[in-house]
Amino acid sequence: MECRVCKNRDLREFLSLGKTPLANSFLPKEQLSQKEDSFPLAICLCQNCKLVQLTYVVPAEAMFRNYVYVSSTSNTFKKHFAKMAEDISKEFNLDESSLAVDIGSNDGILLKGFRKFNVQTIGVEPAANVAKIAEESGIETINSFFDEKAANEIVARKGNADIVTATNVFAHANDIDSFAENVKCLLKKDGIFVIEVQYFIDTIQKMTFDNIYHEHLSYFTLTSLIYFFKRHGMEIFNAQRVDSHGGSLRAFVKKNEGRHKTSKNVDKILKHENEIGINNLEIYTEFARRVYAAREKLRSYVENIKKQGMSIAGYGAPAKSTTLLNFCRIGSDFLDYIVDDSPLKIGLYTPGTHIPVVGPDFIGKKRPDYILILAWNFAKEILAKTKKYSSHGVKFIIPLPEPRMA
Ligand code: JHZ
Ligand code: ZN
Repeated sequence: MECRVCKNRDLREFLSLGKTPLANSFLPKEQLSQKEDSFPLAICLCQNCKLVQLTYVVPAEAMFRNYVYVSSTSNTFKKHFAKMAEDISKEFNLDESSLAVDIGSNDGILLKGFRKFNVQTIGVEPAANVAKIAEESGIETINSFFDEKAANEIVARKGNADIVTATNVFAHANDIDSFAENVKCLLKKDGIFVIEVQYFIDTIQKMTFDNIYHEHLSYFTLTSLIYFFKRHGMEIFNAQRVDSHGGSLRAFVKKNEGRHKTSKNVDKILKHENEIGINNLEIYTEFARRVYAAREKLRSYVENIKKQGMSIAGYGAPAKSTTLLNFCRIGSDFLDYIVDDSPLKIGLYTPGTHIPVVGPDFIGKKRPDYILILAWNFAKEILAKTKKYSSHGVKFIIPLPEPRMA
């Protein structure tokens, strides 16, 4: 195996979460008795460019062609992407003559924001069911993976782009070399590529290890991203830490010939990464130790509740809960059900642990003593909408970095 960024073969595995099923492979009832596929879930460090990556890659076709994740299920996210589109439109003076392309555009959540500024838009989305939702809400979408053909089709239909965005999708791509080259072909000379990826520094510091699952092939830092784009004649001219998914990095990338000035943020973040020791294997092995300890803490926390004869439900059935529940071995013996507001998940069962996913009304029908907030990144929004239950004594638990009452 070689590093996705620098092709080096000196990769050090430092954390294994065992074998888990695919994070979004929720099952219908009739499949529960069938054998479920599971795949090794482990990450390694490239000693050269410092990219952290999965040791085992599941083919994209198995994960993204039919997708249960619809971005607009959360209001927090709707606001996040509306603000992102607004900030970019204002900063780079986009107007009706500009084109924004979103890769992995899901239900069109970000492009809707650009439309408010009259910017022309087109999305690329491989999941047919989700691309259809976007089209139906008036967001032009190509139902495809982002490949050379899709890039050429966009140029033919719309011309070259001022902005290409890729939020929560760059880490999902195996061949990021072609990804970057296709973005370069798509962009105007002075165009900008904006990516948002989960930030591995936040993963380490906030213990959000449940974000490790098969869809996420790469776990970036600014250091590894800069290394990568340099190889493609591109440069990161600005970077910002944003709070989505427990901490992400937004990077602004230009072609080398582009005119945008380099922000001081870039050096500031790089310096910070250096200071916390990303060049040193120790912080990675130490992280692994803390992950195993977090598993024990969470398990004894829920075991304790069960020992007292109390019941527990979950709130949110995000992809990351597949990692958390399988790795911590918290199954239907602990959680009676999990509530999710997404119609695409309701009625299905969680991968590996087979806990039923139900709609929000179910809490009223079968009130638990405790609710474990599995979509902890939206704890605020979830607590606000479940106030009536907490005022009736239901207690809410945030699982990470260590279990605590919300
Ligand atoms: P959420 C997704 O991961 C998928 P997930 C993807 N693979 C990715 O890379 C990451 O994002 C970055 C539910 N919910 O966004 C909706 C409610 O039911 O944390 C979702 O099922 N009610 C592309 O799946 C889940 O929680 C609510 O009020 O880990 C949240 O999933 C709210 C706020 C959420 O991402
Ligand atoms: Zn490397």
